[in-house]
Amino acid sequence: MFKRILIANRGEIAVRVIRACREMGIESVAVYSDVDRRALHVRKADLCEYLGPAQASESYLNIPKILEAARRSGAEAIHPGYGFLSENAKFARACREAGIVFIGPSPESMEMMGSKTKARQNMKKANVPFVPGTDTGLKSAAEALEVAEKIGYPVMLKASAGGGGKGMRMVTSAKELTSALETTQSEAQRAFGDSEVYIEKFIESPRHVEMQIFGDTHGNVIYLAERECSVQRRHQKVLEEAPCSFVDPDMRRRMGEVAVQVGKAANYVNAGTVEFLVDAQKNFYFLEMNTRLQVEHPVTEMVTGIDLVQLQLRVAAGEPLPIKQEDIVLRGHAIELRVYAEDPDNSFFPSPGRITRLISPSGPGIRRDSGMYEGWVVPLDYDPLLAKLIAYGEDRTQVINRLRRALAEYFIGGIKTNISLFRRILLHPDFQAGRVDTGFLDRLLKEPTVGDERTARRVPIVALAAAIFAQQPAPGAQPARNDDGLHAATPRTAVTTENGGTKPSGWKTAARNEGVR
Ligand code: MV4
Repeated sequence: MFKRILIANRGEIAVRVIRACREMGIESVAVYSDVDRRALHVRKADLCEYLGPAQASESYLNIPKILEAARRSGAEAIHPGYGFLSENAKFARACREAGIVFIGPSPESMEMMGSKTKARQNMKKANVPFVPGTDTGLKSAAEALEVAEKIGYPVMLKASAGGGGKGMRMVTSAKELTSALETTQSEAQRAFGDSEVYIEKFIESPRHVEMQIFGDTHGNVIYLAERECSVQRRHQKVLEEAPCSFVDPDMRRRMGEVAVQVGKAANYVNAGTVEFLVDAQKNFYFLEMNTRLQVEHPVTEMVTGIDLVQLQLRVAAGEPLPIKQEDIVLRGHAIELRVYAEDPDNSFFPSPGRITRLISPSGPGIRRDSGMYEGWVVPLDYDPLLAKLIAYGEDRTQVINRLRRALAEYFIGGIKTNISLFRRILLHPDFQAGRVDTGFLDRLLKEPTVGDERTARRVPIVALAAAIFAQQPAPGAQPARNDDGLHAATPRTAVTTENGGTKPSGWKTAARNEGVR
């Protein structure tokens, strides 16, 4: 096993990897930019190396600087986290050439999945079901028209170099197709330096379900569990869960076997995720593969009992997978909420600044993977993800109730966060019934919020009553808060607790539990 590894990332994921290292007796090296000198990952790591200015190209995306930091600190391997250089084949190759282990797949696997047309060609060979369409770039408008006619409108035009919702366009009729193709091609050229565009049939209101897979260097590939990731806004996931309530055991096995096929076709090593679109008839189609550990990996850890980051380190060190497919048993349910520093009442604008007060939930079934602490200043320069709140329980209902309880305990002062949005999601009848697709959150955000003067005047009384009914707090919803995040205390010596009882007001001292060294 490695003695020392470098983590080429920041925030909660860097902390997550540091924790795995600590448990395995591996020394961790954090890297940081100017605005991250006081970041939690720097405080928690055994060693740290300065990279440069805040701008990612000068720090977390700068390959020479990161390799130099690894050499200086004597790290044998680099964990890339997610985002930044995690899916950069050039970086993986540069690590290989520098004699440093890249904790992830080979650059060849990454390149295969980086091009959507290349991936579709290989998946076709491996008999993987994918959305009907072409597996090569469109050579002319005539070809696009011909294929669209065959598969039927609406269709999707997608950039080969795109992914994650970038570089795609829906087309509903033949008369729009020619100009849409030109626009998509020129946008792809500008965004990715590659104008290749292919065509797919448009799947109406799909679910986004993804399968976690794991490969080792001995040719083994297994699937773990699927995650339901349909609750998203502008291709940014907000809530994820495992397992997906729409997927039955037979569908899970078929999906898992397809995902393993994808992994084997790509000679895949380490943690990867195969994304599927699922239509209302439960047909599933390969969409793309993410060649990294994902933000939402904790929900899979909770229902499988497997520490995915520790497994990544073992596999990267050359160990065979310690588990076989038949050893994997799913138990219970898990949901993750992504806590972002953004204002849901103001178009989700970023809300950087100092965290003046932090009261974090804990208790049964609650896990928090966080990159923040009280007093820390959230910089504007990077992704606004602050923390992930994960609940685990016997079934989905218990998990929803645990999350509502935990949200009532959560207080983040000084900045705006999206915590209020989660209360709405968890109370929504469609969410509670498991009726989610990729349009769910947009629909919810168009619904009126209760208690708003403007909406009260605008909304018919019946709709308002229905909305009030849908948002009725459960027994135990949080009472009003005062400025420092403590429950508004009417009596001098006792505050009202969530369940209506009282407790001494001296609990203030226990508020800070984010372990900062
Ligand atoms: C689609 C689609 C419908 N039909 N492809 C968006 C992200 C990118 N990875 C693929 N995406 C989609 N591709 C066809 N043929 C709908 C989406 C889509 C979507 C997919 C996954 C998660 C959220 C989404 C939100 C809107 C659209």
